[in-house]
Amino acid sequence: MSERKFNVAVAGATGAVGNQMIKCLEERNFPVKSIKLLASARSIGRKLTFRGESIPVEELKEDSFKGVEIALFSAGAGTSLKFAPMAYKDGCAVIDNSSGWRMDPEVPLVVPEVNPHAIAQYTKKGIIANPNCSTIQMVVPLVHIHKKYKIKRIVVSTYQSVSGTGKKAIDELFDQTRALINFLPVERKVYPHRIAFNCLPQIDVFLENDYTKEEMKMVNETRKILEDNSIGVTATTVRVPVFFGHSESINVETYEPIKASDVKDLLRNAPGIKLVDEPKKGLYPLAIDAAGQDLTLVGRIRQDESVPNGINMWIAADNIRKGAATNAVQIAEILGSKYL
Ligand code: 25A
Ligand code: L14
Repeated sequence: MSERKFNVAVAGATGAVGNQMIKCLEERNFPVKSIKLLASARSIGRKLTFRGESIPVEELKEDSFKGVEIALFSAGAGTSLKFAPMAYKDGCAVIDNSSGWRMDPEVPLVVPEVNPHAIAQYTKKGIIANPNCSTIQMVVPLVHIHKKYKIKRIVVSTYQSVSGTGKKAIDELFDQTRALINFLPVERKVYPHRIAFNCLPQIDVFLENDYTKEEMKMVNETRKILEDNSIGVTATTVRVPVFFGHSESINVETYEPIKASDVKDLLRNAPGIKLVDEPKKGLYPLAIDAAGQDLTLVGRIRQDESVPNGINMWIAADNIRKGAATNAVQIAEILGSKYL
């Protein structure tokens, strides 16, 4: 990283992801000259800490980005659709964690371990989109398989933690669990059904084709990031009573012959991956091990014996870190050192 320092803003700073973005900027020692913390009017009066300094939260407004060079957004799609173009008008590059811009053909959708070259396209709209959390952790290992064996089809089922929905959902799982073990009535506010001691095969709303929006995000974003619309992807996304860390069961079918033992070697030293695959010792990726760190854990790699060329794997990653904040700050690092 060059010596140059940047004026940075975080929009949605008070949310679960925004908070982690601030921590990632600190942890990774991002060259920050100044930092602005933005949220809705609801958060005015709150203060957050950056490098030991208490910083008041400001209301996100049209003119918030004057003098700002890089803005990290995590304030929902509506907010990003409205404010990201305003930021770029003032010369500020936006890295956006919402779903608002991801499928815009003029906006690169980037996972630094997979398609860092796409960042160069940011000048078209001034925006780089951060993919959906479940998609990010899936393409980190799959890019290597695609490059070597060419992927024909992916069948993925997710086991997603409640933190993806934000603080209110973390509270809901906690409160429902406590109520149930105390034989008290259970309240439900965030999810369509009880999440404690349950699995919900619905994340986000249902679409015309009876898939959920989350499932179709995985289909469309995977193809865009891997730059190959011929890849077949089918997903079932499930909310499970876990606080942090998404897990995924992934089945991959390839055009070229593929062997599980070769895939292990391929992924052992790949960037952003930790191979955890010693099943006989009881070692495989776990959400509780994925939480609080930045690597995608990959394991249970084994032959799919039902097709000529196929493998199965199980992966886990921290959805708030690699699935959102860390990925955004990694993009900022490349943007800052190579393109600004
Ligand atoms: O792209 P999508 O699908 O539209 O959704 C993206 C959203 O999903 C979350 C993340 O929410 C993001 O905003 N998310 C979680 N994991 C993700 C991932 N891996 C992920 N998104 C992508 N990838 P979040 O909870 O992390 O953060 C929300 C932040 O956005 C701020 N915000 C909302 N509207 C805004 C805005 N900021 C500026 N202008 C707006 N119009 C929001 O700040 C938060 O920082 P806030 O000030 O609105 O809320 C601060 C606190 O207030 C509480 N609260 C929230 N909503 C209400 C509320 N209190 C009362 N009434 C409410 N309606 C919360 O406790 C919050 O912490
Ligand atoms: O598209 O609720 O980035 O776990 C991330 C959080 C979708 C919903 C996204 C969740 C959102 C997801």
